[in-house]
Amino acid sequence: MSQIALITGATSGIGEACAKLFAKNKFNLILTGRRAERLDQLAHQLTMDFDIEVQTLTFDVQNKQSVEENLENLNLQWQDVDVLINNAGLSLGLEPIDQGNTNDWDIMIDTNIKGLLYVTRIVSGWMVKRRKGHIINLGSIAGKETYANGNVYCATKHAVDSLNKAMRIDLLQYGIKVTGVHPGAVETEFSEVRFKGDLARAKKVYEGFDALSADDIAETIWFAVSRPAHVNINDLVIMPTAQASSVHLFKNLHER
Ligand code: NDP
Ligand code: 8X3
Repeated sequence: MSQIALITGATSGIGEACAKLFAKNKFNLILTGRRAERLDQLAHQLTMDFDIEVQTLTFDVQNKQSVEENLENLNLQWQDVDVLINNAGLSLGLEPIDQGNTNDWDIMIDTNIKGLLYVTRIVSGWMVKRRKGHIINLGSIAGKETYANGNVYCATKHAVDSLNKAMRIDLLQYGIKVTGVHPGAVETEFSEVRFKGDLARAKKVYEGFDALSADDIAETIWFAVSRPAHVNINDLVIMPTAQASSVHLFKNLHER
């Protein structure tokens, strides 16, 4: 019987890369996101290429009722989730605290913290019943350090870092593994979303250095998931070689 991974935010970036790598490793998948067409295309491709089973669920993690309905209506055999990758998340804007857009703040808090909690509440319950499972939480270097104008996004990722530790403690008695993954700059749709479709500004973020790829993060997650039963990797901070911290980025490294 194949194992099952549930990946939130599988329509793009890190979530999509995880879906492809886990499919290659013969996991059956539950893929979630808001863009149904992308989910369906990905599910079709993975089913054909890897002979696995894929369920797609289209919902907004901010909507508690929708999260509950979608997950609780899964057939019982799909509730045997072995790996949950809490990946759906976003940053909106980059303004000082006195000029921030409060709607953006709501969306980041509702997605990155509350959405992650709604999904975890249900899936961790299934894992507890089976005394088995592994939860991967996508934090960020922004959850380890705070940088100028990152205020609310950094706060949400600090919350993820804290919840990652909390989950590990609360689920310890059930043998459930919990791993925090905290990347620096990864070239995905992240900056396009942060800058609300300003592609030129988004592109600039990744100019002059080799950013991480979504595949780099998927491979790291796979490494954590594929350790023996007695090994749990608590926390991983993964940076581009050209980035020492949130604010120390060495551009044009290879030209020197
Ligand atoms: P992308 O923008 O490429 O992907 C984000 C994913 O999250 C999409 O699949 C999107 O799906 C999903 N998502 C966003 N909001 C919601 C929502 N309300 N409900 C359901 N799904 C949602 O970014 P990344 O792949 O880079 O980001 C993945 C995670 O990694 C995030 O948590 C991010 O904070 C974190 N991260 C990213 C870094 C980077 O530099 N890129 C660095 C450190 C951490 P859809 O729009 O279809 O709903
Ligand atoms: C994304 C990385 O440095 O833009 O979490 O916050 S950063």
